[in-house]
Amino acid sequence: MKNIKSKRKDTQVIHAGTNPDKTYGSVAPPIYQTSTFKFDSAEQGAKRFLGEEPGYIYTRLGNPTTSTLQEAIATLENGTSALATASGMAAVSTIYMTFLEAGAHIIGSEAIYGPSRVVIENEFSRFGVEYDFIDTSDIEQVKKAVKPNTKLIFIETPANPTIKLTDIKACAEIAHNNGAVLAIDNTFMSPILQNPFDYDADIIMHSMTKYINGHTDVVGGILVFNNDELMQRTRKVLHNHGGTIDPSQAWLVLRGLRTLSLRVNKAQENAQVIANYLEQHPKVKWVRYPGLKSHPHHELAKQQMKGFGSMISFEVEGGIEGGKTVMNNVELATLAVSLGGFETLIQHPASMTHSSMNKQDRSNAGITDGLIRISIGCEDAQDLQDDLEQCLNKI
Ligand code: LCS
Repeated sequence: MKNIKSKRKDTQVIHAGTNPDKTYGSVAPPIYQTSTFKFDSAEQGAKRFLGEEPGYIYTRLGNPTTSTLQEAIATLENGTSALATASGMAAVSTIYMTFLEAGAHIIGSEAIYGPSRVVIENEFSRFGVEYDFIDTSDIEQVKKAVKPNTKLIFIETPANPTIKLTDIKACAEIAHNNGAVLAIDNTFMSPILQNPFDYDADIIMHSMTKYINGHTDVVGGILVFNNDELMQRTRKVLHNHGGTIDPSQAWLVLRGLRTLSLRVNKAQENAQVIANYLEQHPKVKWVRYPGLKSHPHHELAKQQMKGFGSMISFEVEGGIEGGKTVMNNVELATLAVSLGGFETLIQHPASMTHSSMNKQDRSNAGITDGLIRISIGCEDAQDLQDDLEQCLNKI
């Protein structure tokens, strides 16, 4: 579609990404389920490898179905290009592999999806990468953590699972004053609710497994750029180490993407209702949701986010035992990890998504043993509230 960049998000989500089917005019994008592409001549093959002629070569290096998805997400994030990956973690690892080397230093948010931190601590450290995972919601801590060898600042805002917020623009300034790159995991917001390029971030990453696909049936990730030099560096690394998405996987994500705006808006309406309900409940000790005035970063949320999202964390009376009572009694919500699907999912980070982090690091990051994380879905809000009510009454 012409001028898609000038359209609003609700239109972009439906139309962004060019339909590559020139043969039959199929309205749904075709799945180009092929590993390789025929050259018309040896000369043409050689030119494609040299980058002197456009066209596909081999699916690890690019595929029309994948390109449609990449174009759509790049548009939605106000970026210029994107690289889709086999999973969110493939996207995270690709950033690390591209921008870190022996002797380089990374600053990361201490509360972050467990493996995004653990892969640095356990694996990249073996290759001589130095790291500091700190409370990036405190900008003074970020300033203090910067070293001459800091190459990458990697933040998650809102953070998984503490729902703490980090000031993207302030981090971008710190990164750029020190010649470092700011990458941000935007999974919790999706491109509908937060567009970090508007706040000078350099790279945006999503686990597409979550809101972007939204149907709890596919794993995938993506990196978005608004700078060709950073994209080209990353592309070479991704294509050589091979964390590319498969065309069928890309197609499923594209199908889910088209309802992203509807899903995100309905889920966040529900989340505000549930957060308000939990906050006044006598069995609930505390609730973290950016849409609550009690959230310490509520003002920042209003500035850099277009909505408060649908991720809530809370703790009930009775610590871990109270939490288990809630999780073992849900009837409408599903006890499962992952998030951002059309259905409500509830889980326990300390024993599940963040169990790979060591206990002390979890505790420092505010991931208490009693913390329960809920990803609010698109059900009826009253039914969700009734479900939580019957669980809380059992504590
Ligand atoms: N970033 C965030 C913020 C995530 O929540 C996850 C997965 C990832 C990256 C990794 O993406 P994946 O490779 O799984 O596509 N988060 C999960 C969670 O909270 N529960 O299960 C998976």
